[in-house]
Amino acid sequence: MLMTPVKSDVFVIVDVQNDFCPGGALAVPDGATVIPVINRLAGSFPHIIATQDWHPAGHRSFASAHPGKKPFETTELTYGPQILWPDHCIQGTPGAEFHPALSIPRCELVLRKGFHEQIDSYSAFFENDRRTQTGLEGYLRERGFTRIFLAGLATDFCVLYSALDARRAGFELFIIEDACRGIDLNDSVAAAWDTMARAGANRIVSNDLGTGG
Ligand code: VGL
Ligand code: ZN
Repeated sequence: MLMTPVKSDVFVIVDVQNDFCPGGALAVPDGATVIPVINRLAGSFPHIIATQDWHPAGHRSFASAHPGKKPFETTELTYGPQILWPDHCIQGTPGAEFHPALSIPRCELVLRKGFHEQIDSYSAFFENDRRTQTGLEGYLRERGFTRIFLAGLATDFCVLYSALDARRAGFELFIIEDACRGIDLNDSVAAAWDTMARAGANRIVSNDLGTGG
């Protein structure tokens, strides 16, 4: 289905950072393959924003902050279960920078998340306590956007949680499949696509936007 972006559409690019790409601290398999697709898509959207995972050193989502725990184990935090990650996307480090091949000069907002030391934030809208807001919903509304086109890393965490919150907030949502890659713990990528579909997210491919392959 060929679609043409209009002024009330926004392209939201999630966490295309060095630490989520091959060689990074929390590398998403094939993570960097989304970059040429995203760069091409960015050319056809009038409005672009990007998110950046941005943790202080010693963040509670890091296994290293929990003696005896290893990355990818789960623990209970005050707000519920939390997967523990390798140290990643630490503020001001090269791993937290956008991948150097990402080319989005017209990006209008970089939204940083995960900077509260005690709370992780997968979603671009709400942190993992499900109460602390990032401000993105208000920003998108004030700017008059009604449809969100979502892409980036990782399908099964930040893309998934952002997608669910976007739907809860009432935005129309399109997820660009070939511009996303996942971490995939126990089939979590397939589960994420199911959950997003049930939440009313539309799954499209980059060619649907007529960007020429
Ligand atoms: C992410 C795990 C931890 C993501 C961020 O961007 O999907 N996943 N922090
Ligand atoms: Zn993180």
